[in-house]
Amino acid sequence: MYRGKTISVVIPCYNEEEGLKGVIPSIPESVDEIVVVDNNSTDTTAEVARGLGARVVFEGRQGYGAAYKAGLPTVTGEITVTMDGDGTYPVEQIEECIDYLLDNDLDFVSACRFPLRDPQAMNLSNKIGNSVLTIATLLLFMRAIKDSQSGMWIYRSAIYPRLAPKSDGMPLSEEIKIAAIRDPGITFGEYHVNYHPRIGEVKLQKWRDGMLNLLYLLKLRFTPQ
Ligand SMILES: Nc1nc2c(ncn2[C@@H]2O[C@H](COP(=O)(O)OP(=O)(O)O)[C@@H](O)[C@H]2O)c(=O)[nH]1
Ligand SMILES: [Mg+2]
Repeated sequence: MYRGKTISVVIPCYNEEEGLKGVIPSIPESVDEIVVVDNNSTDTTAEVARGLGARVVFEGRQGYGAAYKAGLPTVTGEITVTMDGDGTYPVEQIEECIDYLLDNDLDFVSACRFPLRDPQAMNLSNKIGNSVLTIATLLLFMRAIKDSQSGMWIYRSAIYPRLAPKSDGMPLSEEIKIAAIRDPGITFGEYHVNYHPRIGEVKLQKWRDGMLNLLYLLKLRFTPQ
């Protein structure tokens, strides 16, 4: 419980046994529930997660989006916080992000990684890919969102049914933010956070996923709502 609200953290994981050993123990005491979505891992992700006190949801359909769609609707907390299982997002700033949500009376906060506080935390091609996708989001949706691909969101769990994301893959990240931005009943903000170098092996197939994300933005822009 933090500032009178119950808090759930959701972490989608495909083979993140090493990352989880860093992430879960650093989660603040105020978090009521940790949900790890085991997305067909072939390592000990599920055992490590359970051993560290998380509730594990299994999702057999592969993909970042499929994993989130399995985990997000199961939360019991009034506020949902998301992050990767690889130690990149700032567990140490979870409470600060919730403060930003509550103090500004927002419904959805996306944690913004740019400008990077640690330039080593992201390689050059990912920096370029992120910039291209963020500029595309600006041009297509006329919204100056600084980090369209951030995987750390802090939102009031009650709005989840209105966000209703559909993507099974990486585009779910931009989809959920665009849904929040476009909904006149949802207030959206970005909050600048730290971003750290990854623990464990990269899961992103950067050229393929980058192109799929760009195509998805185009499709979303030109599909009637
Ligand atoms: N790429 C990918 N990540 C997945 C999948 N299922 C779950 N994940 C998790 O989603 C998070 C994001 O993936 P990651 O490789 O860190 O992508 P990046 O942060 O965009 O470089 C990690 O915690 C992954 O373990 C999947 O099928 N593909
Ligand atoms: Mg990551």
